[in-house]
Amino acid sequence: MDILLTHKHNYGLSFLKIHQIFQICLILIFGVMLGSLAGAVSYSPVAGQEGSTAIYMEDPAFIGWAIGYENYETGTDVDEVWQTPEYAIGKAAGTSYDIVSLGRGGRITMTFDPPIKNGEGWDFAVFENSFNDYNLELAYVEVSSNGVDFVRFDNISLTPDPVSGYGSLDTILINGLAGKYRQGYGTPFDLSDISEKPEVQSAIVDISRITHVRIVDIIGDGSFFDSESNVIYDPYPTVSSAGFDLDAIGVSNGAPYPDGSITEGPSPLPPEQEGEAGFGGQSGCFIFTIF
Ligand SMILES: [Ca+2]
Ligand SMILES: [Ca+2]
Ligand SMILES: [Ca+2]
Repeated sequence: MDILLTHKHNYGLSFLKIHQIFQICLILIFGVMLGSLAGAVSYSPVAGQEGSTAIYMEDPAFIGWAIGYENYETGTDVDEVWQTPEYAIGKAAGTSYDIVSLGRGGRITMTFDPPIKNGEGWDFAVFENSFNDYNLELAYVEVSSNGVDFVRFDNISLTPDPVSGYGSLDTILINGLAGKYRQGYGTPFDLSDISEKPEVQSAIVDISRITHVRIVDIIGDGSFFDSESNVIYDPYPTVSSAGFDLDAIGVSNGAPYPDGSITEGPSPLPPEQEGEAGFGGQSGCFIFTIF
């Protein structure tokens, strides 16, 4: 009887141990999965997808637009027909042609009156004229409250390889740069994101009254860098209307980010050449993970 009981007891313990080990394994696997997700880096996806920060030009959050421009400095490879800064004043058109082309390495400063305020959420959005979600021309964004001293938004670009003129970028690898979204959809910027910058802390730049927004074209040949010293690649070389093409800059003075459910406007075209550098198989479910 004793022996039988002991056997039963031992068998019970063994079963319990196996069950516990199985439970611990499950918890460990789940924990590792959660840890991986927490460490994943994936920035806002293309317009219309869940989690996208793209702001449609008809969004009621827009209460104003740029009223003028200063210091339009054209870069190279831009035809005269694209050098009309007035096209960047006022409401976004969401077309390929109602734009000013900066040329390769060019820049322009747009002005605002009344000034842009730093409200809750994004405060202004920059519109480019990309005809799809992938062939994106990027630019740095800088703000000023006196037209002289500017602060640049931190930015990141994790595109791993050079991209040809008709090549593609993956939006989820880009953050803090204008030109992330197709025409008709603005890239939003939140002035709170620069609140710790020295020029803001010392009140040289007042983020409660931004009067100037400067757009600086990035040449995507490997000679420009993000805030973390990564090379920024974008389609290169392009000609005729090279560089960033500015449609408009809209003001909200603070608005919540969209939930990605806004899908009005033109549907994106598929990438011209799947397999171009910078596109590869990375679109869609690709998640770049940093541990
Ligand atoms: Ca804000
Ligand atoms: Ca261009
Ligand atoms: Ca325009």
